[in-house]
Amino acid sequence: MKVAVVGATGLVGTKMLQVLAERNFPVDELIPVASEKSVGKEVEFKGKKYKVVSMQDAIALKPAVALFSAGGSTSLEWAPKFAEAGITVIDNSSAWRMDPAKPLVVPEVNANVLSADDKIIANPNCSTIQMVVALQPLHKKYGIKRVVVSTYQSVTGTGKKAVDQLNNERDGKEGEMAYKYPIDLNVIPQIDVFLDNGYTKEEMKMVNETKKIMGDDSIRVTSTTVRIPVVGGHSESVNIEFEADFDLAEVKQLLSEAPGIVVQDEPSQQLYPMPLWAHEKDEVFVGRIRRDETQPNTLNMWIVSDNLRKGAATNAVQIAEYLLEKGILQKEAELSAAIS
Ligand code: 11C
Repeated sequence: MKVAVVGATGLVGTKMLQVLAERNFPVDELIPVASEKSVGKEVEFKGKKYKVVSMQDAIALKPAVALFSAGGSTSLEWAPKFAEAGITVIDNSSAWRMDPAKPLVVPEVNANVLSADDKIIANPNCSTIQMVVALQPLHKKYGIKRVVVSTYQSVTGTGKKAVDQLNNERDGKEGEMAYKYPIDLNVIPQIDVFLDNGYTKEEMKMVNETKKIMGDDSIRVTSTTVRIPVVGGHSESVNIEFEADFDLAEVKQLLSEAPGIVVQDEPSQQLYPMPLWAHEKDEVFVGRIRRDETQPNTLNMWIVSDNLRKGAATNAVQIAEYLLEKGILQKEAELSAAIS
C-alpha cells in the first residue's frame, strides 16, 4: 500500500518512518512529504532512498493513508484536501483533536470509535496518550473521579531546536534558543503558551483530551506541565481519586495485564520507570504504585513513556494498523488504485 508521511524530515516524521519499518507496516511505496524547502531531498526507508515531494504531488499519488506531523496550520490547510481525495489522514497536530466530528484515538483505549467514514483521525498529545493508557484499565474497574498530574517532559517534545539547545548548553556552545531560558541544569514550568485561565495550552490539552479519549466528561483533571533537560521520554506523577476503593495488588495486576503497559514497580530493588529505560520503547511504563494515605480511594503512580514513540509515531502507526486489521485501509487502497 502507498503510505505518505507528511513532515517526513522532522523529529516525529523521522520516527514515523522508523516505526513503520520496525513494525513491518505493509508499505509498498513510501511518499515522504515536507515543506517546499525540503522537496527533492532524500529520506531513507528500509534501505531505499525516496525523494521528498510536495503536498500537491502527494495527493496526486493517492496514498491510502497519510501520517501527518507537520504542525497545526499545515494540517488545517492540507488534511481536508487529502481527505477529499479519499486519503485517510492520521494527524499528529492539535488542529483537529477537539473537533467533535473527528475521532481522537489511543488504540488501547478507544479504537472502537473508529469507522470507515473517518477520513481525518487525530493523534493525541504525547503527555495525554501515556496517561490515558495507564488510566483506562483502572477507570473501567474503579471509576475515576479526579486526576492531579504533574509532568516532567523531554525536550524532544519541542523538536530538534530544543534538543540542539540542550546539547549546545552542555557543550558550552552558543546557539539558537528554543526556550526563553536555559534548559540544561534547569526546570521550566511552562510548556506551550499561557491561556487566560493561567494554565498553559499543554495543561489544558491534558484536561480536555483525556475526557474525549476516555469518553467521560465527568473525569476531573488538573495538570502542571514542566520541561526538564531529558531526551528519552516524558514522566508523570499522577494522583487518582476513584469512586470506589481498590486493592493495591489488584491495581498492579490490572495494569500489568492491560495492553501496552509494563509495570516496573519493585521498591526493594529500586526499580521504577525512567526515561533512560523508556527511550526507544513503544510501551507505557508504570511504577511507584501506592495508596495516597491522605484521603480514601486515592492512588499515586509514576508513568513514563517515549514521547516520540507511543506519544506520537507509534500511536499513529497503531491507528493505521487497526484500520488495516478492520479492512478499512485495504478498501481505500483498492478504491484509489481503481480511480488512478
Ligand atoms: C511537548 N507535548 O512535549 C508537547 C509536544 O500537541 O502534539 C506535542 C504537542 C502536541 O512539548
